[in-house]
Amino acid sequence: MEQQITKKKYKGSVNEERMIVCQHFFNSLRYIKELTTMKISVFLFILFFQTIAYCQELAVVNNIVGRDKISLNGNWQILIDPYENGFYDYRLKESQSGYFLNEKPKTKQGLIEYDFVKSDYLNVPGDWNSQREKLELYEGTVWYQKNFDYPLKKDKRLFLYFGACNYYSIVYLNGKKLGEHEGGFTPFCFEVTGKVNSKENNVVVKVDNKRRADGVPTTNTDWYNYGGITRDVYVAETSENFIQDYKLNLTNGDFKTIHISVKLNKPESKNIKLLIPELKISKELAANSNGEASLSINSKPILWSPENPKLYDVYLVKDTDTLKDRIGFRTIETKGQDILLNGKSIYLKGISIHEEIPQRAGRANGPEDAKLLLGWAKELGCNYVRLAHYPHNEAMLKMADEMGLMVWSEIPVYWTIHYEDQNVLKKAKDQLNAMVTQNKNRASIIIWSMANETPVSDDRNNFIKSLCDYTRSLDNTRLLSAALEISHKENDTNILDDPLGEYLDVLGCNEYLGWYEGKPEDALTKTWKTIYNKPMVISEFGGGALYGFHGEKDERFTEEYQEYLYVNQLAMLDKIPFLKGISPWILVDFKSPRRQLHGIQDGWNRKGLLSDRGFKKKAWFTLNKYYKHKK
Ligand code: GCB
Repeated sequence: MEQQITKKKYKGSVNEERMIVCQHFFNSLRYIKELTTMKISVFLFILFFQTIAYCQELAVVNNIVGRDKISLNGNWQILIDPYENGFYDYRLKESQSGYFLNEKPKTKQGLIEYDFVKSDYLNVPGDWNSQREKLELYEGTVWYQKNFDYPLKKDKRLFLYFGACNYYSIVYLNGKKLGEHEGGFTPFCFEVTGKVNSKENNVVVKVDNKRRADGVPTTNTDWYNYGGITRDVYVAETSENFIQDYKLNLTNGDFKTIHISVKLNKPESKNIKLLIPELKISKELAANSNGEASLSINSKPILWSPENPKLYDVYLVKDTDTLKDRIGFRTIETKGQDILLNGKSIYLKGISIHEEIPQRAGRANGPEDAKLLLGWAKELGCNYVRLAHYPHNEAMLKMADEMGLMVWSEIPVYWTIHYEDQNVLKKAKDQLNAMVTQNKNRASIIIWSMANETPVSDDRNNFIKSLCDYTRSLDNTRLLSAALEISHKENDTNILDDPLGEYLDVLGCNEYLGWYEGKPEDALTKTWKTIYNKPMVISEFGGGALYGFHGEKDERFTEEYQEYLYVNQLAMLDKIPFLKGISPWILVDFKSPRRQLHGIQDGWNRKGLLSDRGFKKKAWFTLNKYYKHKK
């Protein structure tokens, strides 16, 4: 029984499962003293490594979308499994004959108590909550199943790729486990070379969106816990050794040199061709024996900016693979309390956005949704968006590149995750790595954000400092920030002195004066100070309003209250000399189970400038007018 409970308890994490396997292994070693011949130990070691071998998830591959691939989007058969019957046997041990086998009875007498074919289906990509009423508030396991054929080619490697599944996924191909992935907003893939047949492949995914105390995020958030395969699924194809990662960028102060670095999947000294036709660049990069190549090229690209979001077609050619991207070139830096884009001081006229389409009340994904959300931001007069509170789908970033919107991109280190736990730190780093690898060629992203509203403590400071160091090691061409809080006040002065300020380039600050604290007009006498010689952005302010609910400006949840709050806030913010941008909370009303006020909230956070149907509230026009005149 003890063993079963332990197994159940540790079910959540691949690393922890490995540790358990280790413990069992070493325990059993102790009991077989009398048998400890060299041969037996070697045999057991081999067994042990075979046990953990399935867990090998490939490091993130950059630009999967740009590879030869087939899409597995569309309808997937599903089984809803709140008791995880398809995974555990009745002794709560991992079952050997679970739903992942996708078995059919072999005779009329055969007993198989599930059938994907006869069950319901869901569209992928998409959350399950918005597709089936009975799944609206479901938190648990859903099994997804799909068949596919694949035109196999000689000497090609294959990868099964998921844009994102929320939150914990276990993937099986043709009845065998490929591996597991934790994290609801980041891509992952498994190598399936040699495991795919030309006909009738069967892929099964167990997706579990139960909230976990040791997850990133943890159990408590102010957004909806949409479950499912929420982003695209592909089988992608590469040659034997392929370009796994690449980056093209300028460096601050130099607009005439394009730096490029490329990393192959395996060590190999080989030439890689770079083509940027519009800049007349055609160069060979020589990879060293580690499979890494870099080059600096004299060239004077037109700089990417919100006014002119110039992008160039870029091609990288290795063997038979040609990888295409569209890349913009710009610099971003801070100087004292200024933010400089392409060497010139800018003010970030922003808005915060959740990855949710209000009319569908579901997760946003793909170019059409991105166009709608970012199109609204442009209409509002923004040059910048805060993509809260987790990495958004790739289409959002590509659309921001095209439309000319600067981006703050963040991981869900939100409120009170377990800062003291090194495993949680590892999970946050994995998400950072995936976010940065996937999006580091997007000119639009100017800020990587480490966290949102985290309580000051030594554990939290060390945790986020470690994230900062790690991010800089992955990409040192962007600014780091985090949405901090005012923890220190003197009379009518807010003092931003969070110890994290030391490690960040830009001080993010969330404040809700006039909503969670004081009255809107209190903003008029408020002053601000910081102990850091760094720029600040107000990463959130705002208040709720139900669209169409009108009254006096001092009545909560009326459009007039929200409008009045914005008018007072903007007057205050204009007087802060080190303020270099804002991203008020939020573009559109969004679903949140925390918001229960009947007749007003009904499960929606009402701080949107647009309603849950996309209608403009009065405060929209206040901010729109402000942005029109703001320099
Ligand atoms: C915040 C959080 C955000 C919430 C918002 C609110 O400070 O960062 O996730 O949704 O406040 O509406 O309370």
